[in-house]
Amino acid sequence: MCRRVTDLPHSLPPAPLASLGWLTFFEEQREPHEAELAPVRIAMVHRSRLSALSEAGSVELTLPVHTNTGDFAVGDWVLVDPRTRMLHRRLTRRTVLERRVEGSRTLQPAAANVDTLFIVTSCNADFNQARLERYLALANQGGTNPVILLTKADMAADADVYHRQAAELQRGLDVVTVNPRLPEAARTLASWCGVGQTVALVGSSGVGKSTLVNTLAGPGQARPQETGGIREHDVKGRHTTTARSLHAIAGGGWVIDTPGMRTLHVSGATEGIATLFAEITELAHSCRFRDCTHAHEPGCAVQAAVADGTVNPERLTRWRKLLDENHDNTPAFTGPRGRRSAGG
Ligand SMILES: Nc1nc2c(ncn2[C@@H]2O[C@H](COP(=O)(O)OP(=O)(O)OP(=O)(O)O)[C@@H](O)[C@H]2O)c(=O)[nH]1
Ligand SMILES: [Mg+2]
Ligand SMILES: [Zn+2]
Repeated sequence: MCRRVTDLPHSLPPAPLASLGWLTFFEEQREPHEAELAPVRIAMVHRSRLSALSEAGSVELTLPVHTNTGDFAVGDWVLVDPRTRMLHRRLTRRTVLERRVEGSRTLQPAAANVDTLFIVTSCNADFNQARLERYLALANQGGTNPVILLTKADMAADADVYHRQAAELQRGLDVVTVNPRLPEAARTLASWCGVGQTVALVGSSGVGKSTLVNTLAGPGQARPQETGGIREHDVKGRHTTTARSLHAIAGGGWVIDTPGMRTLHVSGATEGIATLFAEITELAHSCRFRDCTHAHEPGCAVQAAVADGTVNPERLTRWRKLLDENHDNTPAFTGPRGRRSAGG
């Protein structure tokens, strides 16, 4: 027996498919024989269960034997039998945030079909350009639009410094200072949070992600996310949130909360890195040698730009480091002609 909508712990209100983020992109994937199946959106991934949102509200899915819930991400669209709630199949993702998990060579989907990735960092010792670049590379690679959110500006001596350093990280990048504890944060972020839009929050523990989820959800939220303090001596968070979950934004779209990440490994993100470091990758086309490493070759346009001050040498160093890591982490596949090539 499947549970009734009202029995569920994370009960969410009924909503038309479009306001849940359903698009023609997904509709077009339905085969004629799947017309009777209902699209639902994954709201929480548990070890052996999947909770979802349907037009009628929250539902707990019935899973076929041997279903690996790790193959699903919060935000995924799946087709289910509307009577039995039996999971039929997952639809192809429009965007996906994937990261490599420590000790594994495979990528794990963290969130799917996200329009905007809010990369949250505090204006304190948490702020780290190299780590933010990792998040940006993953956002670019997965097709989501990244926005940097700076929190705890109220506790910083000079928050403008952080804003400037964040804005340098990628051409055209939006950087917004917000205090997740204040209701005006919802107004500041409204343009990304409209009806049918999905945003996800990522960043270290203790930067204010769940606090922001609660502010975006507003006072009508059935069950607020737990939030926690940070350790005074090193400003590190306490890993309060332990699972990813989807929440309704008051009068608008959807927000995915995620647990704070300790480390972020980049793999399979070659294009995302190229977008992130566009000022370097674009110059590379002007180097004399096609396989220029921009280290010591004559006629290197990148080195020339470093010399005349248009490219920041620290960016060049970090670009190289990220590319190397990406290359080392990306599993090599045997190509069609038996050659080994880097896969993505
Ligand atoms: N003063 C101030 N405090 C903030 C701000 N943003 C968040 N906080 C506080 O920071 C603490 C941590 O916030 P959480 O929302 O639990 O952080 P989180 O990012 O969800 O952390 P994890 O769940 O551990 O990943 C809470 O006590 C918040 O009230 C801010 O802009 N200013
Ligand atoms: Mg949290
Ligand atoms: Zn070069």
